[in-house]
Amino acid sequence: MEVPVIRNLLEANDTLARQLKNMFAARRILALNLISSPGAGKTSLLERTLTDLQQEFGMAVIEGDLQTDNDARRVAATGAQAVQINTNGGCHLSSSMILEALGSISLDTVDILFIENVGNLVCPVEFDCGEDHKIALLSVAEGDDKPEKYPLLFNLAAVMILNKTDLLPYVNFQMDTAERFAKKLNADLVTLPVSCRTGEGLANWYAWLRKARAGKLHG
Ligand SMILES: Nc1nc2c(ncn2[C@@H]2O[C@H](COP(=O)(O)OP(=O)(O)O)[C@@H](O)[C@H]2O)c(=O)[nH]1
Ligand SMILES: [Mg+2]
Repeated sequence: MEVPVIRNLLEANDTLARQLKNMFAARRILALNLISSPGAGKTSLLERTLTDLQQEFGMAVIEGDLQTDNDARRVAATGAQAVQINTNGGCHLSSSMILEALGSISLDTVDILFIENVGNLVCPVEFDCGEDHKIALLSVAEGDDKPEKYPLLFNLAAVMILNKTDLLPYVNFQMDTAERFAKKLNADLVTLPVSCRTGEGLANWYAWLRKARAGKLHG
């Protein structure tokens, strides 16, 4: 009895996600779903990106957390539109939550919509939120075997951001190992080592964003 219920839930989510995708396409909004374990640096990456690219793009953020509006407040401090969703224990965002949150965003000025998913490497991967791309973040403090242990995320993501490169001297993390596992799962995966603390590598992330957004305009 359990299996059909779960399947229906996923199907309903996928149907709504397709409608969101069509709406984002019609409005030429690039929608990105940021997925990582807690603390990998999703909000830090957003704070940097929203600050550094604010003259270039209209950007908005939907924040997903079990509790608190801490992250929405952090990103709103950059001047970007931000909406917080509290899942009250739920381990992922869903397309119905995104639809509801969009009611609080004026989309006419938005070029890029960031969705910061609830922190974990499992459940958020299963639930399409209508995004163009999933962005996987992995911090170097988490271990270079995570792509091998959590294959679905790295299989479906367009980009793997390897954050906290400033900590590389202090942790046993081999870039090559993480990248090799990830590339085995997904040959098209773009790997971007960055440090949100020092800013190292962020220019490559911004270049990727510009290209992805341009693709959305002309696609
Ligand atoms: N050393 C270092 N710390 C970072 C970096 N990026 C984020 N952090 C820290 O990691 C912690 C978690 O970051 P946060 O952005 O809240 O992660 P999130 O839970 O994925 O949104 C915070 O204390 C950040 O200051 C980085 O590049 N280097
Ligand atoms: Mg966060």
